[in-house]
Amino acid sequence: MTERTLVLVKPDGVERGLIGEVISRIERKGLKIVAMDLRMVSQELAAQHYAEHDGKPFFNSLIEFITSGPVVAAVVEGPRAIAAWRQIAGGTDPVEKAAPGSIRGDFGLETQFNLVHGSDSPESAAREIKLWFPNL
Ligand code: RTP
Ligand code: MG
Repeated sequence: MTERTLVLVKPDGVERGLIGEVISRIERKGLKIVAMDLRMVSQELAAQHYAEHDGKPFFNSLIEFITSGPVVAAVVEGPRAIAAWRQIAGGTDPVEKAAPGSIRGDFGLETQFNLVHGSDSPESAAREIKLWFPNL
């Protein structure tokens, strides 16, 4: 079944010059990019995007981090796109969870600075795509 998911290249990924690497991996997998832009993230958007983590010990530093520099936001489409992109991204902790060969496994060291984001369910994807690309 064709799905859509929200992909972010977080500020650390942009800063490290990994936009091309991420796009290349999306395209090589056979997924399609249907919207994409580079932008700064407002406090409001950051808090809404990460609302599920509000109140957790890492919430404030997460918001500070995601608003610290430009991100690339994209909507990616394809069969099982949500799970497919999370496989390409790798687990949340780049060392303990992300497999070698995934983006986080290949390029990440710390959980907070894990380079990319992907929606974790169809409900999250619908909510996040509406938040980031209201006109899509
Ligand atoms: P994301 O939402 O960014 O795609 O990452 P995820 O699903 O793999 O992980 P999630 O549990 O949703 O956490 C969101 C982001 O918060 C930061 N985090 N820090 N210090 C910590 O223990 C901790 N836990 C999570 C990471 O940047 C994570 O991607
Ligand atoms: Mg998440």
